[in-house]
Amino acid sequence: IQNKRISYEEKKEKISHPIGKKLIDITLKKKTNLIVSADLIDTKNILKLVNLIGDRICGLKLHVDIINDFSYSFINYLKKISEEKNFLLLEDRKLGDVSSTNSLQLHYGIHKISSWADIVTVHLLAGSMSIQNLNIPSNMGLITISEMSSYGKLSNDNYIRKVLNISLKNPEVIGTVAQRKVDDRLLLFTPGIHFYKKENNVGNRYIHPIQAFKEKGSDFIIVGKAIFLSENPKMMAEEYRNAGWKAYENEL
Ligand code: 6AU
Repeated sequence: IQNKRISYEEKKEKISHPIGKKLIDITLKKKTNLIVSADLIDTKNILKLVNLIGDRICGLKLHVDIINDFSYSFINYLKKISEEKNFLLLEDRKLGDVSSTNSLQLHYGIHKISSWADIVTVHLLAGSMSIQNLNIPSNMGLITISEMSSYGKLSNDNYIRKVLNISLKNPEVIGTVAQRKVDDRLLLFTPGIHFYKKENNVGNRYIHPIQAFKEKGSDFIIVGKAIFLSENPKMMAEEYRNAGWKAYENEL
């Protein structure tokens, strides 16, 4: 019987970027492909969540621009926990401007993203040159947004194909967000994950981790509200971790 997907070990061989390799190493070591999206507006609640779920995740995704009391002591503390518990920090900034502006947004302002984030998300509406000359550290990677999870997304097949091509050609891109299988040289991140919800009332759509791995060929699931809004985030994180890992193993 032919394998339905390549393993994380095989994928690691095809990924050249150090942070892509590191993410896979963490996944293999902790047996988790779960990235939790901590879309919370207070540092206290983010840190509380991280202390509950840190052992179960390979990555923590943030939207730092929604945090009311953002500070460097928060970032330093988070960085320390991420090293102790072994997970990466993803800033879901979704840059989408021309290169010089993207660069300013990465390096300056209150958040100085490039000084702490392991991975940053980018839209490619402005074309391939928009992610050239960003001067990011060599151990920081980019995730492109090829296709969003939302109802009524504007991307068509042609746009998605172009984003995937640019992603493959740019050595700083470790992977992409899409709702379909992509080239084995890209890591595939799948947001819009929920055990039973199909959609929310503001246009996001959800699939089960099994669908993410079986139908979309996912490598990593990104789970937000299903975990951080639950009464027991620790238990829910463990359930999503288990579901994601089993779904991966079933596809081998
Ligand atoms: O599970 P949720 O719906 O509570 O959170 C999903 C998270 C949010 C979104 O900003 C983000 O995933 N997201 C993204 C990402 C990761 O870039 C892309 C997308 O297509 N859909 C989506 O929801 O923080």
